[in-house]
Amino acid sequence: MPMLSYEPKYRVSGGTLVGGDLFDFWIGPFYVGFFGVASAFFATLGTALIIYGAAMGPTWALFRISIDPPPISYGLHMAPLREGGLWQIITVCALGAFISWALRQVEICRKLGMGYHVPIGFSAAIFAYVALVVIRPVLLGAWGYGFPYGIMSHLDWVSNVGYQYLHFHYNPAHMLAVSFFFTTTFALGLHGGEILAAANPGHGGSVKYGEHESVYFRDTIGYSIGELGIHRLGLFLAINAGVWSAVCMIISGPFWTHGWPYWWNWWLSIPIWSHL
Ligand code: 07D
Ligand code: U10
Repeated sequence: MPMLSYEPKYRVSGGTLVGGDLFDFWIGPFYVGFFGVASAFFATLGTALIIYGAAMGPTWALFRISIDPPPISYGLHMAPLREGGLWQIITVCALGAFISWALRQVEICRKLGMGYHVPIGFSAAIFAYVALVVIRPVLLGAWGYGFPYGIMSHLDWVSNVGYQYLHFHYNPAHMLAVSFFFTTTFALGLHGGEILAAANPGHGGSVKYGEHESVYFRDTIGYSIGELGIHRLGLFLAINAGVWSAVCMIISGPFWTHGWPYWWNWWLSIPIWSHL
């Protein structure tokens, strides 16, 4: 693949976090780096182990394949491969791949002299995953509390864990997470629509820029957050979606063992109306 004309200017050595010049080069369009190699290694091994697990049976039906965590009785110990040990190794591979990928993003940011916004955003998603397969299982005392790696099986897990707390919609952190996910899509919908409306006016139309974009929202809802602002807001909303997801699961079990509807009893006992 030919390099774009400006790319050689930015393809300079340095900025790596470990190993100096080791793997500090590009293959085609991709920056390699120590963490690129690490990421590829873990992703390949993890994927191969998932296929190996699927080959152990009992099914090749894509939607029914599942790599399950160990039974609760193994606590926080290693389990035999066929009894969840595979899940444990695959989890290590996933963590290795995700964290290496984030660090590779950091190295690329450093090379380009950019802020770390992208790896920070990605870290929120990694945090949500870590919350499910490391933090919550460790706090509850067994790897068996992690979720199974399978298409239908992980949905069953979400449903079962949700109903263990009677009505998961009452989990206040889940409420925040859901609201942030919805607001993220809303903001991206607005932003995508706005930019296309201004910058892609169709045949014969003239491209519009920031002033038009701002005026559009001032005319419509009385306020424009601005061109930089909408991106700050987007990052804020998206990071909060991931972080509150993590929080809603870390508190479910380790810090709240009843049904989530009961958590709201404090609301009923507010002095203003508690005696009414
Ligand atoms: C976890 C993903 C991280 C990804 C990483 C990277 C690859 C490679 C390869 C691209 C955080 C992965 C990369 C694999 C890719 C290539 C080639 C992101 C993560 C690191 N819920 N609920 C959530 C809603 C109910 C329950 C989160 C809505 C019920 C449980 C979110 C509703 C009950 C758990 C959410 C609803 C219930 C959740 C998920 C509606 C069931 C969780 C998003 C409308 C009866 C999970 C941390 C997420 C969670 C979770 C939304 C309903 C239970 C906020 C909208 C009432 C048990 N729910 N839910 O976490 O919080 O994103 O996990 O009803 O465990 Mg819920
Ligand atoms: C984006 C972007 C970008 C920008 C941007 C943005 C996307 C390129 C350039 C925009 C992004 C933001 C601003 C970020 C923040 C937004 C969000 C996170 C999304 C969530 C938003 C909100 C929570 C705000 C919602 C606010 C709303 C909907 C405003 C509500 C407004 C009104 C209630 C008034 C509406 C006005 C109308 C209908 C017309 C005029 C009316 C009046 C002035 C009121 C009185 C009316 C009269 C006197 C007329 C008589 C009334 C009649 C005839 C009707 C009567 C009927 C009755 C039933 C009473 O990409 O970068 O930067 O900024």
